[in-house]
Amino acid sequence: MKRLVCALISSLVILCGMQIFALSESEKPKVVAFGDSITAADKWQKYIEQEYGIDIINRGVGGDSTHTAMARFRQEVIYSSADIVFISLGTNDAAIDMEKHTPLEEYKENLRRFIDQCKNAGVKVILNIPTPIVDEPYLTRHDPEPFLEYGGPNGLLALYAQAAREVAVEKNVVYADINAAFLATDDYTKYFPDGIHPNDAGYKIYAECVLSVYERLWIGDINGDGNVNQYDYILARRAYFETIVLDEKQKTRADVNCDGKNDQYDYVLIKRAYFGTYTLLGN
Ligand SMILES: [Ca+2]
Ligand SMILES: [Ca+2]
Repeated sequence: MKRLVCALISSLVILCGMQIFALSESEKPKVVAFGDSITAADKWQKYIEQEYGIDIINRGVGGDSTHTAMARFRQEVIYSSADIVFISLGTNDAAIDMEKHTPLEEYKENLRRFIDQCKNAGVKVILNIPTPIVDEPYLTRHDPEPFLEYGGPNGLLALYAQAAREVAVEKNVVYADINAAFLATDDYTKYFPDGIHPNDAGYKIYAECVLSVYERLWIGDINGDGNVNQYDYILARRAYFETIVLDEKQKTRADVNCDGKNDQYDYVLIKRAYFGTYTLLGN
């Protein structure tokens, strides 16, 4: 009997705890999109704003590379009291025939500098992996010769995309692999009529890819109370044992190792995170 009472009390405590810490609609975060002309076109942005009910401040400047955008980053992101930034640069860095070209190692170093500044200022980062290039229309405006050794402009762009992925992993930040999302379609070339800027259908793919990782900015914090603690552990564990059902956003937050599954590895990692033996994505 005593055991039964204890079990009932502990269940009640857990239930009350979850009620108190239910996912709340917090204030809208300030989101800045920092990038080049691909960012500047607001079609992707409208899609995200409509789907997600967030407002995005667009800081896309045509022709910018990580090098040329460095001067404005502090002002437009760090000093703008942004909560979240999407960093989307690389296409112009890879323009090896032009002055704005940034060598690969410098590109990586610039991305690290952006991310380090964000981490120091408490700004959450989604690093957008640069979209692919369609060689034929691109080469109507560029000298093909310097791209030859890379198998064409998209061959070189692929190295920049890979470099961005590596920096994201190294710095433990969320990344949206927009490049891979396009390459996974049956024919990515139809989404880039001028070789680099997505058309409407392309921007939908772009936006969907960013949205698919957006909740990872709060990974582990399943109940959305701003902390990763035992309540999140309980939710993740109960979801695994199917005594509660998480919504899609909560499922993304609960998938701590980002493998597309909500299972025992995730709730163990949540526990480790609040005991300080595991570093969550974004930290
Ligand atoms: Ca929490
Ligand atoms: Ca998982």
